[in-house]
Amino acid sequence: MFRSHPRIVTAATASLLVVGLSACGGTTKDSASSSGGGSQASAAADPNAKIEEGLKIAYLPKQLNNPYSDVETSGGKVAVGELKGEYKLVGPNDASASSQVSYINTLIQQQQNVIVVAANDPNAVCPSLNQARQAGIKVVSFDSDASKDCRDAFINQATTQGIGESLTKMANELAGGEGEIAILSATPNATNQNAWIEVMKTELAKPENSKLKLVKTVYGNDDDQKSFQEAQGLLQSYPNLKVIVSPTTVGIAAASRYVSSSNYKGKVQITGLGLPNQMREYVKDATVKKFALWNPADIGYLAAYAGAALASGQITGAQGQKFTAGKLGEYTIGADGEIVLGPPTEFTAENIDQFNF
Ligand code: RAM
Repeated sequence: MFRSHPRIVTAATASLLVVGLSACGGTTKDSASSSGGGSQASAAADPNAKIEEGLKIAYLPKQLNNPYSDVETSGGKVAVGELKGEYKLVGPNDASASSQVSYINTLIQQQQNVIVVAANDPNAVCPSLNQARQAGIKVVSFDSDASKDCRDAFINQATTQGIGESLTKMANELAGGEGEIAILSATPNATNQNAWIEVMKTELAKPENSKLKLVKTVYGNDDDQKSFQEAQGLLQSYPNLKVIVSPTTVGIAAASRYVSSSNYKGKVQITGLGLPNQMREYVKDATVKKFALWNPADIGYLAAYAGAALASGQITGAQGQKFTAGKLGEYTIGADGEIVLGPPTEFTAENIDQFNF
């Protein structure tokens, strides 16, 4: 079956297009409407369109040296294989705001059909992602969203509201309803962590959480050493901390490692979002009672199917459109091009051995 390759535009043409867009108020036509994920595609979706074979689907996670990214992209690789596409994985070694731009530019040159990206900063990646889209490449954000003006769909691991509520609820339970808590986050620009922290702040303002005091938010930049030092620093500054909430797999593992061999073990609780395989030893040695996550492999898997459906014209990213994602079944696109994987799972000593990721 014939499949057209993305059209390559020169840097000069692309920048003219971007300037043209910002001249119209910095937004695309579709992103100004109530549905869709900021798709610039003018063609209508054809729900009966056949998924094309041979699609080039490239993954660009926040950073490569993060075990979470490895699990995510392993699911993507499986799905691309099922779709008979060509899988590619590229990415920076740090999660700083602008670290992904040069990779996107290379993926454009390579005429990928789909870029699946976890944005380190919602805006820093936008000009190059929009150049990719102008060249006919479909852009699916996953894990950490890009601005909705520069991607076609977003695979969210669970609802942002649900994750923020779950983090706050775990903190409240572990603090016994009162006391000082702190947050050890990823990078200061991360779309996903910042959105979850915003929900946490709203939740903390509610009467049931009024005796919890958020004393500080620190950033370990999803770097193991820095996260470890930030956890240490928090406990030096706030020795009465009841709970450290770390909404990042890198942060929660580093904080748990620090606390497990310090005098704070048993005095401060660690919770947040972690990989069961990284957290098992800290659950077994009683440093950690409870944390949450989803299966990251499923996010990567779902992103490939969404990308293939976009590239094949089956969907455009508009609200209400449906597509099938292999073993995960059917998904419906929500507002702003968001596709939600499912609810998070809570892990405790009772169930952690049932999970292997
Ligand atoms: C880290 C990353 C990732 C986030 C997980 C929970 O690995 O910051 O973006 O989704 O934690």
